[in-house]
Amino acid sequence: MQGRAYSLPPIDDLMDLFEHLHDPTNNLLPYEGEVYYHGLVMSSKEADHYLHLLLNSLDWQPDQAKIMGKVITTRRRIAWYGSQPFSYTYSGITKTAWPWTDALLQLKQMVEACTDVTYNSCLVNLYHDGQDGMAYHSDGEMDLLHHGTIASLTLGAERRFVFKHKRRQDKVELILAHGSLLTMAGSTQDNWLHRLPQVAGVTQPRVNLTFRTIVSNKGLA
Ligand SMILES: O=C(O)CCC(=O)C(=O)O
Repeated sequence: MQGRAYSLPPIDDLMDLFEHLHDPTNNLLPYEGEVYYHGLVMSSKEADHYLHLLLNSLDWQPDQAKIMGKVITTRRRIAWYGSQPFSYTYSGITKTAWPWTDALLQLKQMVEACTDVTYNSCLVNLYHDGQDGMAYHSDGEMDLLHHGTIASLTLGAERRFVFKHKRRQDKVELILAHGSLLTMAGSTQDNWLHRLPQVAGVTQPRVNLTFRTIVSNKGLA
């Protein structure tokens, strides 16, 4: 009898397959907010391509925060881009958006197609390794569309992401994979904080893009 030759897909493709099993309609928050993990929205090759492109082409600046009147400069880098030179004020510091690069516009279109929402700006964070992280905060600034969707695209090292309720002890944690998308919507920013914990042993960089909608024109340069 003629035997049939079966070949297994490469392990990377199998991992991708499992990542696709995430249900983007499953709200991860138990109450007072909406967080959806869409899993992988691009192949690992595409994610590698965009990671290297962004690492080498964006205008990376150290982030700053004003804490009790003192300006703190972070090791983590940021870049702020938009459809207009929007000003965005958070942690007491105002930034003015640079015009979209081709790569950012491609990613914006991809994320818009996945989420069925349009965005006019993007805050990009570069975590060099596990020593870089972001403390608990919410993205509820006045400049942003109230209860608008924020779409968070991850490229690079896998990291833990944690939500904590503002008034109760409840926490929700997940791992954000290379090439994955997470959305935060509805009243999430009113009721939940989020953070990216520092972690030992991660030596690879991670780039995170949060696509947002700025509504206030007061900051237009
Ligand atoms: O790096 C991340 O996954 C989250 C970034 C974040 O919390 C923010 O940009 O507000």
